Formats: sequence, C-alpha cells, structure tokens
Amino acid sequence: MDPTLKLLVFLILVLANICPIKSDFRHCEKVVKNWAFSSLQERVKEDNEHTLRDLLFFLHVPRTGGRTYFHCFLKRLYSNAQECPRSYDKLRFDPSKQECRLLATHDDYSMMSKLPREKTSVVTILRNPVDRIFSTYEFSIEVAARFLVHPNLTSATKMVGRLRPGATGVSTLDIWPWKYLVPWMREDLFARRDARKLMGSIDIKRNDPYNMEEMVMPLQEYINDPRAHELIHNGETFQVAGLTNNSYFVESHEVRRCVQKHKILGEHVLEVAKKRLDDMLYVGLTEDHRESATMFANVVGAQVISQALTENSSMEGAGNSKSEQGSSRSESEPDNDDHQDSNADHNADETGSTEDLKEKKETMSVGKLMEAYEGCISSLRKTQSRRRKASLKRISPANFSKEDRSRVSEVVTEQIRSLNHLDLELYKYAQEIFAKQHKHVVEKLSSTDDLESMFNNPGGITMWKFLWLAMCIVFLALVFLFVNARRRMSKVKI
Ligand SMILES: *[C@@H]1O[C@H](CO)[C@@H](O)[C@H](O)[C@H]1NC(C)=O
Ligand SMILES: *[C@@H]1O[C@H](CO)[C@@H](O)[C@H](O)[C@H]1NC(C)=O
Ligand SMILES: *[C@@H]1O[C@H](CO)[C@@H](O)[C@H](O)[C@H]1NC(C)=O
Ligand SMILES: CC(=O)N[C@H]1CO[C@H](CO)[C@@H](O)[C@@H]1O
Repeated sequence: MDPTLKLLVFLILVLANICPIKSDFRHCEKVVKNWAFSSLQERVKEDNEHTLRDLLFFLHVPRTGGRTYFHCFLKRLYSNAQECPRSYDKLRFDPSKQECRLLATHDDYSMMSKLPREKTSVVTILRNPVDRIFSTYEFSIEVAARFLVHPNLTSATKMVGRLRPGATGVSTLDIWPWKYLVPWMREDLFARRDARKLMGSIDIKRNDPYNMEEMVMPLQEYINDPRAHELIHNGETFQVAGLTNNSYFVESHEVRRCVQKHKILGEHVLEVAKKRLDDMLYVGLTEDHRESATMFANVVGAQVISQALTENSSMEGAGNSKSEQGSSRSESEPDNDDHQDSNADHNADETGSTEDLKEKKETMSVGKLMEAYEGCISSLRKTQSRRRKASLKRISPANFSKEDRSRVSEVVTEQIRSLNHLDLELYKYAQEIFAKQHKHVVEKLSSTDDLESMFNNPGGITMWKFLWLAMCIVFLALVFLFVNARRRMSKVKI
C-alpha cells in the first residue's frame, strides 16, 4: 500500500476512535457546567444565614453519626406532628402539608426542589471520608450478618419479605443506600458460609479482618465493586450536590454519569457542594464530636426553642414530644435498627399532650438540652455496641476494631483516598467552615448573657478546660526547656 494511503487510513481509524469520546466529553462538559451554573443561581441569599427558618432539613449523610443528633437533639426539640412525612426511597412528600417543621433523611439535596426553598434551613454533618468508607463497609456487614441466624439465603430473604408489609417502623433495609448494600453483603455472606461448609475444615488467617475472604468480602474487593462506585464513593459531595443515584432530578443522573466518566468534571460538582455548605445553617464534623454537638445545641437548638416560644399557634395539633420512653422502646425492638425512627412512633405512643410539649419547650434551655443529650447518647452507644458485638459474633473471627483499621495496607487506604478525592476536598472545606462557625458562636455567646449557658453545658466546659489544659502544657514545656537549657549550660561550664 502507498505509505500516504496507509497514513490516511491510520488517521481515519484514530479519528473514528477518538471522536465519540471527545464529543461525549464535550457533551458532558456542557451538561455538567449547565447544571453547576443553574445550581449556583438558585442560592438563597439571606441577610442572616445564621437564622433558623420555618423548616429544618437535616441532610443526613450515612455513617456520620447523624442518628445521635436526630434522636438526642431533634426528637427533643420537635414533636412527632411537626415532623414531615418521609419515605426512604422516592419520597411521597406532600409539599402542601407545609405545617411540618423538620425533615431528616438520607435523601440528597435535590430534596430541596420539593421544599419551600426560602423557608428552609439546611444542616448537615460531614466525616473524614476514609473513616466513612470503613464505617460503611463494617455497617453493611454488621447488618447483613444478622441474617446468618437463618439456615440459608432463601429462608433469610423470605423472612425479610414477610416482615415488610404492614410493619410499622422503617428498617435499614428500606433506606437508601442500605437497601442495596445490605442485600448485596447478605448474599455474599451466605455464599461464603456455604463455601466453607463444602470445604470442611479450613484454616483462617486471623491477622486481618479486612482481608479475611473465608468469612467476608475483603475491603479491597468491596471498594472496587461497581456498587460501591454507585453508592458510596464521593458520597458526601454527591449528597450535598444532590447527585446521588437516589436523586429526584432526572437530569441529575446524566450529570452523575458524566462526572463519573470524566473525573475532571468533578471540580464543578465540588464547587456547587462547597457553596451549598456555605449557605447551610450548621455544618458539623463527626470527628469533633463534642464541639459539634455543643455548637448544634447553641446554633440550632437555641433557635428552635426560641422559635417555639414566640409562636404558640404552631403548637396546635402537635401531638406529643417524644421523650426517652419512646426512643428507648424503639431501641429495644430487635428487628429495627439504626434508622428505626419516628414513623413508628407516629402511631405508637399517644401519651403526652400539647400542654406537655409547650411546658417542655418553656423549661428547655441549651444547658438542659446538652444535659439530656449526654444521657441519651451514652445509652444509644451502649445499645449500638451491644448489637454490633452480637452481630459480628456470627462472622467471628472477623472483628473490626480500631487497631485493625490501622493495620490495613497503605495501598488500600490510598485507593480509598483516590476514590473519594472530592470528599476529601469537601471535608477540608467543611473543617474551615466549622472553625469559622465556632468562632462566630463563641463571639456571639461572649457578647451576650448566654455566656452563662455556655458554661452550664458540659461541652462548653470541656472546651474551656481544654484551653486551660493547653496553656498548662505550654507552660510546663517552657519550664522544661528552661531547666534543660540551664542544665546544658552548667554542663558546658564544667
Ligand atoms: C432453606 O432452609 C429452609 C428452612 O430450614 C428449608 O425448608 C429449605 O429447604 C432450605 N432451602 C434450601 C435451598 O436449602
Ligand atoms: C442505584 O444503585 C443501585 C446499586 O447499584 C442500583 O441497583 C439502582 O438501580 C441505582 N438506582 C438508580 C436510580 O440508578
Ligand atoms: C471484638 O472486639 C471487641 C473489642 O476489641 C471485643 O469487645 C469483642 O468481644 C470482640 N468480639 C469477638 C466476637 O471477638
Ligand atoms: C404569635 C402568637 O400566636 N401569639 C399568641 C400566643 O398566645 C396568646 C394567648 O393565647 C395570644 O394572645 C398570642 O397572640
């Protein structure tokens, strides 16, 4: 063949191969940029974004510890009747029922399209993405392992089917993303158990529970599965952006596809997510749990309390405030779970009255709220750890402890970081917001009489104690250096 002809054929082939990709990229770039542009347009600019509006939307990112805020704060601040109806898949939320004041779900930000935007305040909690992935993996397995009481998968799955219809409460199995992650792990656990039975006795290497393939799917396999890409990675950014695979917008799914295909377009999503955090009433951090909780009580709690006191009309029709008795009851229900919540309580406890709630709010203060929170969280944690222990026993010797995490290979952790690069950036940004928020609250408190309430709440005390401790340490270090220096000098002299 003529060399120029050869070259021509070659060029045509190359172009034919590149063009679809290129045009897809161009298409995607347009789709993502348009989405980002319009998302940034719809920001509600308020004079005071630190003011609680009529509706509180708690954007609950899975595995960030949001459940303790829900049970130990929000359930004390809002009555059942004030809670918006929820569904955990595609929400059948009726925007005309606008008297509701609190919405707490795993739904993503696209939910805002169903809410009166200018009357809604959003709060969320973010977590270090690497820890969140570990926790997601462990929790999927923990919940799935509960099914191992059944002799086989068929009987386990049948059991779920029988539990579903008519059941009050909402179980983890109905909630995104667990409704996908748990059945996946359940199937996997049964398959591995069946394989063990066939093999007879096997020797299990006990050193690394995150890589114990005889018992559970190794972490590395889990994070590389398409399902993890779909549901877990960069999940914080996608949820805040409103682009999870559970999004309400049909358009979101194309944006999502584009971003997953062309990594570079993730920057636009990140930008939108950051702006959304900026506009939120409160952003907490799982890692700084104590300070986050104290701030939640001071920023959100205090405003809910004063809001309730100024408008007594909204009290009409409020059923009852759910108190300890309610939550401990749902806690002890064996088949319900982490996400067991208010829906059950709507029908369940009819005790208490409007008067009770009114009285409760009037006597409620930030300090008391924190006090109640402390008790609530410790009992919640006890229940959680008991359930976890009971569940993990079924896949022993696999047991996920903090020390085990640190033994996971750097290759795997690096992979998690790379798969969650957007979340890492977003988390860093959230830390900055948190620091600013913190400063703002401390300034505000010290400029008013509220300072007393700050001192009255245990979280606040810890903070001051911490400062005091830090000063002591610095002082001791200085003394030590001074003494050391003198000693050295005297040695030199000798
Ligand atoms: C699963 O277990 C149930 C209950 O023991 C039993 O009736 C059924 O035959 C089992 N199914 C299979 C496929 O082994
Ligand atoms: C979300 O992801 C799950 C798990 O991969 C999948 O089964 C489901 O169909 C997805 N939903 C949408 C709307 O894409
Ligand atoms: C797993 O580890 C925890 C904490 O290290 C321990 O309390 C628990 O008993 C262990 N469970 C099993 C089944 O080994
Ligand atoms: C804001 C509001 O509705 N305030 C009412 C609270 O209740 C008193 C007496 O019941 C009314 O006089 C207020 O108007």
